[in-house]
Amino acid sequence: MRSWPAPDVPRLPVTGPPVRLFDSASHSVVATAPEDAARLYVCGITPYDATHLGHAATYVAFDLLNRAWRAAGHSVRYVQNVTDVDDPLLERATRDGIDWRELAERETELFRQDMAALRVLPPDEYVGVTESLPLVIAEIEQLAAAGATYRVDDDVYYSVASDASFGEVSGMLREEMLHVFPERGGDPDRPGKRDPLDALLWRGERPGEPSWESPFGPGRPGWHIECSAIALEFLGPSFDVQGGGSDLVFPHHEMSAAHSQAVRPQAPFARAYVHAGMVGYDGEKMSKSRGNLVFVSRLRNDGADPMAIRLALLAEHYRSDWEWTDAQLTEAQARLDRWRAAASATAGAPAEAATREVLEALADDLDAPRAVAAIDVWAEASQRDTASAEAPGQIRTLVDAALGVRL
Ligand code: 5CA
Ligand code: ZN
Repeated sequence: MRSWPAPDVPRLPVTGPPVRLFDSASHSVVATAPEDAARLYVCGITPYDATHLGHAATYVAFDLLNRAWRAAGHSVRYVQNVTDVDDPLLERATRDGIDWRELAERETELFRQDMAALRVLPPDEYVGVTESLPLVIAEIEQLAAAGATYRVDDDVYYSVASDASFGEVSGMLREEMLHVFPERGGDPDRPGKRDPLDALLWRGERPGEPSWESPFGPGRPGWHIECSAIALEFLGPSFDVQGGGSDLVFPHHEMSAAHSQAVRPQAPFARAYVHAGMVGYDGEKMSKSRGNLVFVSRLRNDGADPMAIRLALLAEHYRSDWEWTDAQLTEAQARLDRWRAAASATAGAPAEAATREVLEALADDLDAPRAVAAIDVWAEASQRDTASAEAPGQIRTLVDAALGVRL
């Protein structure tokens, strides 16, 4: 489907260092080593409500990765899905008495506008599940041929026993998996399943639900297979990074990897699994189901500068769990004003040290707070001392290209 317009990324005068990232599977910081283009898959939205700051924080985090790889001299091939048919979307459409397709299109369009306003680089391929039925069906057929599937009534399940490395993405113990699974879309108690952890690949048609024809009967895809099928089609196996929020580690990323690896045991699904922390509000994880949401579009409509919203998100490390407070936006706006004042003066402090520090910080597991601090130091020095003055153009380029903030 249509992505969103790409912001301009100015050329940096220097090359950044190779990018290192915390990989959830190995539980350590690993060097990324893209062969040609760096290949990135980030799980997209389920479009039944507007983009909240938790979503925005996650997409801005992976936008930093995109920018850090580009700064290091790589081209980036970026793929993102849209879960445009799934239980929560259908439930919301029914509740609100609107067509599920209309709801998905409306919220996806709002997401595009929010992402464009936040200067998030768009994916090269933005792919809806409803556009991917042939891909999903072909993957399920391959899994069936590998003996990794079985039926329960009209539904098709994936047998977790068919991938020897199942469990290696999350590193969770079985008890932990059993605890989390039902909270994140799983159905451990369904009678007829061989293992409570087996995941739904194909949901047979139910009255009133959308469905597509398939060799397994009419129905619709399960959640995890959509991301396996889309990533494999547009990036191929063993792509560089599978990304998303930490709520996707299990079962979603574990299962997407397992679906792929049951058919391709020689090729890990992704080389690294990278997860953003959860943003909370009012003491709880911000989530559509809890309803404690701060929407990007609401802040924008209330007059917030999207660059201040972005800067507020960059003040937190992407891996930490943190709470949004309204004061953060006020602080970010004040910082943006200071940076803009320094960058629009005719002369400022030298840019070289800040440039090196920002690029090193980003390459070091996307350490945005450290990069932001480096620009603070530059802005303060510019105010204090214009003796060794230099035109601030390079800082504007740096902040735009590396941090995505237009001054
Ligand atoms: N469509 C699926 C992925 S295939 C999905 O999880 N959609 S979502 O709309 O629920 O979430 C979109 C992205 O935002 C996911 O990467 C998710 O991990 C992330 N996310 C959701 N809530 C938060 C939060 N409170 N803080 C940070 N990231 C979040
Ligand atoms: Zn996904």
